[in-house]
Amino acid sequence: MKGKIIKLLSGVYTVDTADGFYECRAKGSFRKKGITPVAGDEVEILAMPDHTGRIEKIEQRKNYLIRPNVSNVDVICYVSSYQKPVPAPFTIDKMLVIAHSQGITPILVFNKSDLSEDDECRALADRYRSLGYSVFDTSAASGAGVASLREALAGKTVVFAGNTGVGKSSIMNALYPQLELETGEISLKLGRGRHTTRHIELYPQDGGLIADTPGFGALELEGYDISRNELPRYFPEFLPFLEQCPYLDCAHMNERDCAVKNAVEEGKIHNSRYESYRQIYQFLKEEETPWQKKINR
Ligand SMILES: Nc1nc2c(ncn2[C@@H]2O[C@H](COP(=O)(O)OP(=O)(O)O)[C@@H](O)[C@H]2O)c(=O)[nH]1
Ligand SMILES: [Mg+2]
Ligand SMILES: [Zn+2]
Repeated sequence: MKGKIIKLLSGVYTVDTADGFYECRAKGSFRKKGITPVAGDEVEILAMPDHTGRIEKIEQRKNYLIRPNVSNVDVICYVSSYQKPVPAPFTIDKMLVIAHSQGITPILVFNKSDLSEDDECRALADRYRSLGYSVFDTSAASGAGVASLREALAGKTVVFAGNTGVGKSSIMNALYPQLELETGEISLKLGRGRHTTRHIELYPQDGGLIADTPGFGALELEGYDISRNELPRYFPEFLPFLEQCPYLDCAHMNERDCAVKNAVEEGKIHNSRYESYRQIYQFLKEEETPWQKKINR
């Protein structure tokens, strides 16, 4: 029987099938092969009459996120806030690189729009808009922007990410009141116990799914195996300049006459975006194994 894993709790997978939910364990040989089923996986199960079962096969994944551990994601909804805390451009850029590398559509949310007329944050939001990303200004407090965000997420499998305190849970509650997520300090205290349990659940929303993942904040680059050669293509504003570099394998780091660096000098590429590129490039270089380093120059 075919189905989709919508929940993982203490090693038990809940699989949604045409015949209702099945509480499943993973086939023993998965572990030997180092395969772990994750929420979002399309699977084949051996179904028992009492609605337990065993996961026999995992279909090819469209994409995969490490933390939270979810597959087949359509949208990462990355929440920042105008104030308390102010946005962190580098964490946004890291997330965008992960989203590009996995073929996931990023949506940027700037929450707590009620708190501030902060020009700096507004400029940041506009910068990402001008790069072609979907950007929403919201207030979970006043409800501003919530309806249009809901429309953008309808029918999609969505993962929320963003630093603690930006209002992820508040926004998710405003979007989908049936979730009844804890917010504020209470969630901070209780949250700690919950992340260690590797609990993840996909809830139905407007014809799609939404991941409730209490424990995670910003997305980290570790483990995605992003190659340094691909990285420039994950910065859309670099694209017009890549062909103009005099070296075919230009890293856009320390090369002379680099078209990307010239574009930064001329203000055609924002300095903060280029700085993010450099940091991520450096990170990927350090993460590579020696044999990868040889291949990648
Ligand atoms: N003023 C204002 N406060 C908000 C808004 N959204 C969330 N908050 C507050 O910010 C704090 C953190 O919210 P929470 O949803 O728990 O953030 P999370 O850690 O990202 O899930 C709570 O005290 C919320 O009441 C908003 O739009 N405006
Ligand atoms: Mg929360
Ligand atoms: Zn270059």
